[in-house]
Formats: sequence, C-alpha cells, structure tokens
Amino acid sequence: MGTTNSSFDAVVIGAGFGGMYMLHRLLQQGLRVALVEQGADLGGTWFWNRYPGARCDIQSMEYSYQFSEELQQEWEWSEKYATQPEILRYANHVAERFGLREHMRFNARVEGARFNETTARWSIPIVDGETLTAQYCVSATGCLSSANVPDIAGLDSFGGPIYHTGSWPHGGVDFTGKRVAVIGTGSSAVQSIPLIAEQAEHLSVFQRSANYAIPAHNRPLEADEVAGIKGRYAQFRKDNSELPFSAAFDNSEINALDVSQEEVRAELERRWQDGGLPFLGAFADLVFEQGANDLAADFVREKIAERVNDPAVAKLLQPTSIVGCKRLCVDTNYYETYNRDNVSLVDISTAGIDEISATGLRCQGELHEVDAIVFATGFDAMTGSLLKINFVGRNGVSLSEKWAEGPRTFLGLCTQGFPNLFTVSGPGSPSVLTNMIPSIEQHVNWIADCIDYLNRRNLSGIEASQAAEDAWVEHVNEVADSSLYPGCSSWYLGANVPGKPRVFMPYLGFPTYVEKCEEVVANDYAGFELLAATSQ
Ligand code: N01
Repeated sequence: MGTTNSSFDAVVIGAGFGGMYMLHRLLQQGLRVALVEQGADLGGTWFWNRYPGARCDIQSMEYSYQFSEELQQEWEWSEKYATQPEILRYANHVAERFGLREHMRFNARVEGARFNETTARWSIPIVDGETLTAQYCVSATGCLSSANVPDIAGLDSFGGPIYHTGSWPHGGVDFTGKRVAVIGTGSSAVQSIPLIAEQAEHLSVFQRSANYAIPAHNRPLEADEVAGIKGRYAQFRKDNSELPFSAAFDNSEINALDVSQEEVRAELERRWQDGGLPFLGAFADLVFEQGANDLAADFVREKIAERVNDPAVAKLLQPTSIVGCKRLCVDTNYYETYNRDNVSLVDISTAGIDEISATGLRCQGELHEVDAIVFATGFDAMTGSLLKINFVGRNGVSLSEKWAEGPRTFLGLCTQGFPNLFTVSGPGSPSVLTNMIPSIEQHVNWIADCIDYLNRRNLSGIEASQAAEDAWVEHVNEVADSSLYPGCSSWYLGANVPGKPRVFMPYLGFPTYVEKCEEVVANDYAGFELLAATSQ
C-alpha cells in the first residue's frame, strides 16, 4: 500500500511490551509497519523505571509473553519476581528473536497525529523528523508512562539533583553520604526506599497517605517449579486468563462475611506468608463488601504495628483507607526500614509540602535539609501519554477536547470520531487491574485480527459508534460502582493529578471483558462502523 518510506499501512507508537507485540503481529500479516518510540531504546516501562529495587510484582513466569511457545519455553527467569534489568533483557531478547528492532525508530517523539477524512489515513509528524502517514495508528504508549511531578513552590530553586522514579538516570545514582528526600509512598517508593536507606546518610520520607504493603517473599525460582509450569504452560496461561485479574491469584470463592473471624484470620495469615498481590484473592467479597475489607485492613494494620518498633511511626504507616482501592504495594523490608536510625518519616497528610528551597523541603514551618530529592509521585495514568500526543480526529476535534470530562472509549480499544486509531490497554479496558502482558496480548490480537478483517474486505477502516461507546462507558462505571474501588483518591480515578476529571478508568473483570470483545467480533464488529474503501 505504501509508496515512500514514510508511508505505512500502520504506525505503532511505543516500544514497550504492547508496541513490540503489535509490531510483530502486523509484520506477520505482511503489512508495512513502523514503530516510533520517544525513548532511546525499547522496553517501555522497563526502559524508564530503573530506580533502585525496581521489579515486577506479578510473578515472572506469568509476566511474560505467551504468543510463542518456543519463547516461553526457552527463556529462563531467575527469580519469582523479576528485576527491572532482567525484564529489560527479556524485552531485548524478544526484539532480537523476532527481528523487530529494524522496524523501530528511537528518539522519535510524535508531535501530534491528525486523521485525514479524505484519504482515511493518519498523518503522524515526528519531532525534528519526517511525517509518517498510515492507514492505521496504534497507540501503545502505556498506562503508567507520563510522570507526575507535583507543582511545589520553589521546586526550581533546589540546589541538588531531582529525580523521578519513572525516568531514572541510566547510569544509576549513588546516594552514599547524601541526605535524601523521597516524596510519595506508592509502589515505586515502597520498592526503592529500603535500598536508598541502605546507601544514604539520611533518608526522609514525605508521606501524604499511607499505603498497604504485603511482603513479597521473593526468592530464586526452583528448577522443579519452572519445569512444572513449562510442562503445561499453555494450560497454565489458559487457566489464568479465566481469572478476574488474569493472574494466578488463587482467587477464593468464599466470602469473608460468611465464615468465622478465626477462619478469616487463618486465610489472611496464609496469604501474608505466601506474599504478594494474591492477598487480594483471599476472599471473594474482599473488594466488594466494606465489612470484609475492614477485616483485611485490620489484619494488615496489625502486621505493620508488629514490624515497626516506634508505635508513633507505626501509627502513621497504618493506612485507614480501603485495602486494594489504591493499588496494593508489595514490599521487601519496607516497614522495617523505618526502624533504622538514618530514616525518618515526615507526615504531610494535613498540610503538604509548603515549599522547596535551595537546601531542602519546608513542611509546617520546619526545613528538612537534603542533598537530593526523589519524586516517587507516580503518573498521569492511563490518559496522560495518550493526550500528550495530541490526536486530532474527525472535524478537527482533538482527543483532549473529546475527553475533557474524562476518557470515553468503546472497549478501551477505540474512541468515536477517531477512525483507525486503536489504543492498546486504553482507558475502559482491564489493563492496570490485570497482569499487563496477557492483557496486552489480548488487545493486540484483537486489533491485528480486526485490521486483517478490514484488509480482506478491502475496507478503509473502522470507527466506534457513539451509541456503543456511550453504553460501554456507562457499563464500566456501573461495574466499578458495584465494587469498593472508586472509594478512595486513587490514580485509577485520576485523583492524583490536580484538575484531572474523576472517572474510574480501568474495566473491572478480565474474563467478562474478553467475552465481550469476542462477541463484538462474532457479530461482525457490532458497535463499530466499517468504512467503505476510499477512491484515494
Ligand atoms: O505511584 P503512585 P507509583 N505531594 O501513584 C504521592 C505500578 N508500579 O509510581 O496516595 C505528596 O502509586 C502519593 O500520595 P497519595 C503500580 O500499578 C508497579 O508508586 O496520592 N505526595 C503516593 O504516595 C503502581 O500503582 C510496580 O496521597 C504526593 C505516591 O506519591 C503504579 O505503577 C512498581 C503528591 C505516588 O504513588 C504507580 O506507582 C512500581 C504530592 N503532590 C509501580 N502527589 C511493580 O510492579 C503524589 N504523591 C512492582
């Protein structure tokens, strides 16, 4: 279809796990595809998040591609939870193995993408580069890729280095002999704080809200457990795909409110000892019934009190919110770190940080002098990176205009008014409430099959219908409202970014979602309008 080297059948944006697999699928279909990536290399999340202690808290045997049986058989994971360098090595291995690199353009930031209604093609200019055109544009820009740096007065006046966990220097950072501030206590902070504390002269953690963390109990993988999974990998994947989070969380069908308190405690203790996110699967009603959630919350608060020596510090570290309503953290020595002499916890829950000066952070009048600041303040999640691209669809309407009141999509895959634009793990899809890689694969497979369907019929494209999109947005909200998830100020709701509309963005329930996607296909893309071939 293309005539010059800037004209493609499809352009994929982002070289993380989503973009890489999208590229692979479309190349296999014989299409001319370019992948553009703003970073200097591939890996997405795992390219950027190189902070000390960065590792995935989904088990490595699951947090990996399943599209190639040979790939999943040959790759050897070393630990239960893989480190960032190991995951990045895996991403590079995949790119080499499937010949993806030569189709990738790095340091290529998209500076706006516009749909041409006459040609039914996207025009995609690259900063300081050429303009690519393509029939299809697939955004695989990631759900947690647009760093959130709070606008704190005086930030620019700080005399030392400032880091964000999500764009960590590639050469690493040596905090030896330094007084360090970490702002934030989410997953990135929980992972990095114990290691920064080991190195720094002094670490001050600035906590706005306490978060629940469950011990990881990370360990090397045993040869026999690896062989056990590899011996039935396809079935293992299939079993997991039928679970709510598409991960082996050993989800119980028992309600905490239907059994005795002793039974509840025994099961929570068992989960605590096993460690990690499967804690959330302890009871079927845990994220749906406040009473059940309270039991789990009390349990974790008690554990925190046991792990932290100073009762006043322990109290500050005990969250009062709903367990799981903000993403559960998984830790290694997080709470014990506060028992160290060189670590202090600064409570900023009521008054925040007044200002940053040349030498430190001032809170409630007191100056905390530091040599370096680490922002572990998360991301403008799910919509941040999409909106930064400045997509312009039909009638010159931009995505920011369309999503001014919050994201609106059909299945998290497409948004009305933006034909031939697909989003991998878009808002309105299960994405961040699941094991991301299987979710990504499901999305990519759907998109690749859809493009193949359109090409076989010589159609010029596809667009979500307004009615299907409206119904989907309503359904996503209804499902979320049946749970406890919307009950706290989480990034799932956009509540971490000042001024962002509060809309629950992910879809809760992976298997139901997959059924709905398959139903749409079985009904010849019901809910979409198929666009006739253009004369261009
Ligand atoms: O970011 P977060 P993250 N002043 O948004 C605080 C995934 N992930 O990078 O809770 C002061 O969770 C904020 O406080 P509050 C995972 O899905 C996975 O840690 O909003 N503080 C919070 O404490 C995760 O959920 C892995 O009151 C401010 C923290 O900063 C997601 O990425 C590892 C503030 C931000 O926590 C994001 O995690 C790491 C302000 N103005 C991340 N603004 C693994 O798989 C925000 N905060 C292991």
